[in-house]
Amino acid sequence: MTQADTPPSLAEALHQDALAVNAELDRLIPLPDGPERVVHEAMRYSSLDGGKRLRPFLAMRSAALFGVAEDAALRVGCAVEMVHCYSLIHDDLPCMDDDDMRRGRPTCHRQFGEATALLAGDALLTRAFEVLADPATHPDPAVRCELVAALAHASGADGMVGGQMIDLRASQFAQDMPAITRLQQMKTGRLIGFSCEAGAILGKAPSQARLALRNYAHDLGLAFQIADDLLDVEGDAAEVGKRVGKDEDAGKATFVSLLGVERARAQADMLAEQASRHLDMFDERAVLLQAVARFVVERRS
Ligand code: GRG
Repeated sequence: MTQADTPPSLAEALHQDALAVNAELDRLIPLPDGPERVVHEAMRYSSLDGGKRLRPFLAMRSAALFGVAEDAALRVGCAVEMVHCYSLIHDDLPCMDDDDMRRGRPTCHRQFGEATALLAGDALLTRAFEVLADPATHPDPAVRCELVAALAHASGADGMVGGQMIDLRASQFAQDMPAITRLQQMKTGRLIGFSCEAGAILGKAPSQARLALRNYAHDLGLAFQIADDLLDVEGDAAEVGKRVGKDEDAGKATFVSLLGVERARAQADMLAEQASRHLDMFDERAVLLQAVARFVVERRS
């Protein structure tokens, strides 16, 4: 293997992909002249230059398993990041979590006001589907339709929005492990699942490969959420970039409140390891996806 063939380290790959995502989002969310400009400013404020870009990374690196063109994978990565950013804007609103800080700076509604933040979230969501439906994303309309349907399913009432609804009503339901697992799979797992499966859709991958990615995403999503719960208990607000201790203050059951810190950490580690093993069929082509499973449980933000 020559130096040019040497795979990048995970940190390098995450950094490179985040730069590419920033540049593409900059192109996909231009600033027009005219009185509507402020909503574009708010969209850019909440989507450019921030976050780990985990979901685009998953989409881009799963697409690479099937030799998908990088520009197509990047567009899909940006679409899922737009949906993620919309969900963060709306989650921070006074009618939801009422948060002041996100990604280390004032939340969208703190910066632009509530009405503009609401519209910026709506516009990011709709822009995401516009990007997927564009022939630049894939020449085959059937692939574009599948991407649109899969992202809609993952982010709508049967996925992320449904999970958020259950979360808002959590005090009215049993908060045991099956209930919390289902809630979190819907709220955060489905979008992570879409990100991983998007590569397989773009690459028209065979069913066995799709199943492997689906299983990987399932375990990764749970590991991610347990790590998020641990950060809420053990994390430092400055490092995490948002308020911590929210779950306990809100009296919400989490993986950590149900299992305790030690067992929750052990469960996250086990899931990360299991996620990684689901990708063994891809050999060394999957090393970065396998490494990101460890990163997800070891991260500090
Ligand atoms: C309002 C429709 C609607 C949905 C909100 C995803 C969500 C549902 C709310 C986010 C609240 C939250 C903190 C959930 C925990 C898991 C999560 C999505 C954390 C943030 O994702 P990261 O860590 O964030 O990938 P960055 O900033 O790195 O992109």
